[in-house]
Amino acid sequence: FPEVEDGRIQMRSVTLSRLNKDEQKKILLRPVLNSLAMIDKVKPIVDRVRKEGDAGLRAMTKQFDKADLPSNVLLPPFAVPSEDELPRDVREAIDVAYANVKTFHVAQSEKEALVVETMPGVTCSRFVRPISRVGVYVPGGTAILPSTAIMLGVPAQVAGCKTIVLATPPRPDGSISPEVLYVARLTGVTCILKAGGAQAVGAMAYGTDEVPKVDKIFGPGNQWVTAAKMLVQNDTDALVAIDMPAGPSEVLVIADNTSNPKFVASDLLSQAEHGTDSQVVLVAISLTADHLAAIEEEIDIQAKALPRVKIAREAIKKSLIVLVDSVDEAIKFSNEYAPEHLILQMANAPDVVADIDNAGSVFVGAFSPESCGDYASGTNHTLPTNGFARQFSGVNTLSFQKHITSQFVTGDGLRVLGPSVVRLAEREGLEAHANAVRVRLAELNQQQ
Ligand code: HSO
Ligand code: ZN
Repeated sequence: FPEVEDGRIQMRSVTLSRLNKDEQKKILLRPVLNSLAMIDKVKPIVDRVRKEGDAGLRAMTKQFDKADLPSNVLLPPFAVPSEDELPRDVREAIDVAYANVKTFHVAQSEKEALVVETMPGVTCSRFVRPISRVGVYVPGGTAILPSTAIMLGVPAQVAGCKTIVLATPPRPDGSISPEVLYVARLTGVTCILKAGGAQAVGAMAYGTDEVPKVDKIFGPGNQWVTAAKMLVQNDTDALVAIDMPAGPSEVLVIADNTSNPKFVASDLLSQAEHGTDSQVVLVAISLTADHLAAIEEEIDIQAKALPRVKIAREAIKKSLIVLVDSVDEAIKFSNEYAPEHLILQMANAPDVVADIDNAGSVFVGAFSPESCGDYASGTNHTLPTNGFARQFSGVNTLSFQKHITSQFVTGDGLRVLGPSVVRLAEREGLEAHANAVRVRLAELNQQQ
């Protein structure tokens, strides 16, 4: 595809039905992340925190974040930010987001154990327990993201995790943003780790004298953070899980002639402004030439008015409009692409949801921009990217919990179940297994 290189901020267009199989496959691909090379780069950093502990962490925070801290750890009670630091309207907006995300995530928690009698006297159950110690990574960098602190802190709190470490890179003066501090207070974080990048991940994975070791690490981050998470996840010494594989953020908007060009453009751009590597796709169903031109015009106008126009321009330049002839074709393409965010700006949008097989989160109809889910509607914004929506769910309350199963077999239960277990154990040549049932059945027979 030739690059469009004039002053206009424009996406490239392809007609899906005119592409051959290989070309169709190619447009489903995301940029290749050279994760193995990155893992080699982060290893010395992670190893250093592991070996040198807090001293290593302090040295690297000075080197990478230019912050000279007496300690990287901040313990509660966290100061309430002053009105100057955190204006009341911002605080109230955080309160709205916190309340909605909490309501939706509380509703997800399983209150009662699942109890099933599979045979008379054989009762199986499954119950939920929190993951005891979790670490949530809140990126710093080009945009501060207190919304990410909400999206990870709330389910951790709702799930009942005992230790919640919130890691975020400090500013050069050693402080962290008042927004993140306020969210840490709301969500009952047990410890703020003022560190970023691979060193923060290393500290949480192995623990230091001051930083508690955690059992699972959550959160988005740059390639250093992502690679460090992958590294520690594979180290059996660390014994730590991660939330999901991460890649650049994505949106796929499906629009037909009923869509509002202003709305469509605004959604594409809210993804494009995240980063130059953002993946932005518009699937256009039988759009008239005028309608398509109106959308393209809006993209150009709205993009140029953005403070982050440079980032948006780069992302839009690499983005794609896929022209299709029917709703079915659009849905099929979207299901194959498996987008992180799917926005439906089309007739009967609520009905279309039933046909969605793969997506991180769906935004239904003209008045449901991605921004609502990014911040405050209640759904989580930590979602699978890179096509992983095929097999991963977004972060939810259960991501901070695990299930334990149990069985309770009575004497009568063992009489009916036991013979099958003995047969199977014999068949596997595991006599001790068979005996564990036989000795009990013998005992039961004697009692009779
Ligand atoms: N769209 C981002 C989340 C976010 N947006 C945070 C704004 N702040 C990834 O889902
Ligand atoms: Zn966003």
